[in-house]
Amino acid sequence: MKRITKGISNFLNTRLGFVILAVVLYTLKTIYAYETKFNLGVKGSIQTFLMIINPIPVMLLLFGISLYMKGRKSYIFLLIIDFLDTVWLFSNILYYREFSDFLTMVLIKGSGSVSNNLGKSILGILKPSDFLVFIDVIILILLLAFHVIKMDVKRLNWRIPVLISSLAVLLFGANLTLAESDRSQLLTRTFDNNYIVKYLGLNVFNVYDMVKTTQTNAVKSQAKSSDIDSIEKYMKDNYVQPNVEYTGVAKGKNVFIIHLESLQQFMIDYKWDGQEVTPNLNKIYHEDDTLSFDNFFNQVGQGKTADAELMLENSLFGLPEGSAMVTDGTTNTFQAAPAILDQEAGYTSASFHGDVPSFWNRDNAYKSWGYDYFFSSNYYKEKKSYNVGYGMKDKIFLRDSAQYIEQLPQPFYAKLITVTNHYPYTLDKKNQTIEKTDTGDKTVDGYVQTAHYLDQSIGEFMAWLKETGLDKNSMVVLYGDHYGISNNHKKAMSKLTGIKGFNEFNDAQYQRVPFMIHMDGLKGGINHTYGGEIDVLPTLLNLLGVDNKNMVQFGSDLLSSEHSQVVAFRNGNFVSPTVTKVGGTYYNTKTGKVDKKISKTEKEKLSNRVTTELSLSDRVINGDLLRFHKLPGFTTVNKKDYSYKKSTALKELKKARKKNGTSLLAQNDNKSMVDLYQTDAPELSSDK
Ligand code: GP9
Ligand code: MN
Repeated sequence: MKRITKGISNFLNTRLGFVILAVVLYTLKTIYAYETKFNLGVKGSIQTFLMIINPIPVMLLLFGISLYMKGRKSYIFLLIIDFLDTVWLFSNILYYREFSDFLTMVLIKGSGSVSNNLGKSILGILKPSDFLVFIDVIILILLLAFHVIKMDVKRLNWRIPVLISSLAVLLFGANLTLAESDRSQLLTRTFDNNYIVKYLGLNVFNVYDMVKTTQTNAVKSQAKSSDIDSIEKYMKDNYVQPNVEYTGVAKGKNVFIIHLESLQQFMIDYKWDGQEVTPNLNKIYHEDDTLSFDNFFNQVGQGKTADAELMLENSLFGLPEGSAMVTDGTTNTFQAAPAILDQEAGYTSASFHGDVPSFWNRDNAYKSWGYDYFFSSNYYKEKKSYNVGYGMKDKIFLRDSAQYIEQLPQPFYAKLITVTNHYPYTLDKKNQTIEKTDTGDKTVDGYVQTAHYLDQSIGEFMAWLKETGLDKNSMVVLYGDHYGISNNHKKAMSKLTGIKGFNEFNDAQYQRVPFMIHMDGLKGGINHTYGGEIDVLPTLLNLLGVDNKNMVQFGSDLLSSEHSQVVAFRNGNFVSPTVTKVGGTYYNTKTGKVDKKISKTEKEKLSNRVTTELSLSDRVINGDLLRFHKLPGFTTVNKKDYSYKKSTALKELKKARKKNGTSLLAQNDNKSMVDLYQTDAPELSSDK
C-alpha cells in the first residue's frame, strides 16, 4: 500500500504527473457542472459515457502544451490556461441559467442587437455554488504553494509532449466517432448547442461555433446591396396574382398554426385494426369550411422541423446543409410572418413548444422573426411523466398552453408545435389506444400509435376552441412538417400502403403532408393543387388581406390559378402533376412509370426552374440580403426589443391585460377559461 502511495506521489511530482492530475480534476469539475448547472438531456449509457470523458482530449491537448516548456514557466502556463478556461465555463453557467443556451461568438461580439442584455442581471442570478468550478485551480495552486507537490523543472525528453499531443488528438477522434454513431450528422445538421456540448464538450463547441460563424460571416460581408437587385427582379417577373375571391376573408381573425409533428398525408382517412388513426383530423379534413390540400408536400432538408418553420413563416427555403435557423437565425434580417402581421395588422405573436428553447436556435431566430412570445418548456409545469422523446406530451402541452393563449391580446398569431409523434414513435402503455402495426419494422410500427395520440390531442384542443368561442374568430391552420417514415423503411411502407415494390418514386409521392385551413364560413373543400410549405405564407397573407406584392417570397398563393405546381425538394428533385424527378430519373406522376417521352427541353425547363428558385433563396440567406430589401411600410425588426425570459413575458401579459383588454381572459371579466379544457391525459387525472 505504502509503495503505491509513494509511487503516485512520485508521479505527481513529475511534470507529466501534474498535467494528468490537472486533467483529472478538470474533468471531475466539468462533470459536476454538466450535472448541476446545465440541462444537457443526457440519455442512455453512451451519452453518459461521452459526457464524462469529453473534456479529456481537449484538456490533455491544452495542458499538454506546458510539457513543451521547461522550468516554472510550464506550471504557470498550465495554471493560467486552467483559470481562463474556468472563467469561460463560469460565464457559460451564468448565461445558461438565464437563457438555457451557451455563449456564442455572435453573442459575445454583441452584433449590436442580440446581446440579450448580458451583464445587467448577472449579479442577481449568481449562486455561491457556481464558484465551486474554480476548485481545481485552487487545489493545484495550494498543492504547489505548500510544496505538497514540488515543481519539476527539468527539461523533458521531446518525445513525451509529442506523445501526449498525439494521444489527445487520437482520443478526440474516438470521442467524435462514438458521438457520430449515437447521433449521426451531429456537426452538419447543427441541431442544438446543447447536443454538441453533451457529446463533445464546451471547448469543442466553442471552436465549432467560431469556425461556423467565421464561414457565414465571410459570405455576408462580401454581399453588396446591389445583390438584392436580381432577386427583386426575379420576384417581379414571377409574381403570382393571388386569388381575389379569397383576399381578406380572414382579415382580423386570430391565426392558429398547428404544427403536426412528422405527420404524413397518408395517415388521413387511414385505418388500422378497424380503427381510424386520425379521426379528429379526418373530420376537419372533410368539413365544408376547411380548405384541405391533398397534393401538398413537405420540402425540408436537414433542418427538418426548423426548415418547415422557416419556409412557413418566411417563404424562404432551408439551406442545402444544416439548418438556416441555427446558422443564420440569430444574425440575419428577416421579413417573417409574426413581424409582418404585427406591423400590418397589429397582431400579437407567440410560439409554443414543449422542448428546450435552444433547440433549432428558436430562442434567437424567433426574435429575428419578431415573435413577441416564445413559450418553451420552462413556461410549463415539468414532471417526468409529462415528457416523452423531445419534450412534453401533446395532450399536456396543448392543455397547458391554454393558460397563455387566453392571455394573448387579440388578434393573435399563435404557433403550437407538437412533438409526441416524433421518431422513434414511443409512447407509454397508458397512452396507447390503438394497436401497433405489424410490419415487423420496430421504428415504423409505433407510428400509428403516436399519430393517433397526436390526433386526440388536436381533438381536445379544437373542442376547447369551441367551448371558449375562440373558434368563431380564428383561422386554424394545420400542417405536417415532414415525413415520419424515412426512405430507409421501404419494405414497411410497402406493407402499410399496399404498394408492391415501394420505390424512390413512391417515396417522393409519400412526401405529401397534411395542410388544412379551417375557419367558420370559409369556402372549403378538397383542393388538388400541387404545392408545398414554401407556398403557405403567400396563401395565408392573401386570406388575411395582406398584400405581398413587394415581398421576397419564393412561394405563391395555392388558391391562385397562376400558381406554379412544380414543387421543389431541397435536393433538386421535384414533383408536379405530370412529372416527378428523382435523381436523374423522370417519372410520369400519374402512372409512376419512367417517362421516356418527356423532351429534353421540358426536362431542362422544369429542372432549371427548381434549381434557380433554390439557389436564389440560398443567396438571400447566405448573403443576408433581406437587409438590403426595402419593404414599403415595414420597419426592420430590432431583436433587442424581444425577451423570452419568463418573468418579463408574464409581466408583459399582465400589462396587456389591463391596457386594452382584448385577450380572451379580459373579455371574460378576467375569469380563466382553462377549466373548460377537457383532456383525458392519464398523467393529469392522477395529479388530482
Ligand atoms: C424539437 C423538435 C424536433 O424541438 O422540434 O425537431 P425535428 O427532429 O423534427 O427536426
Ligand atoms: Mn419535426
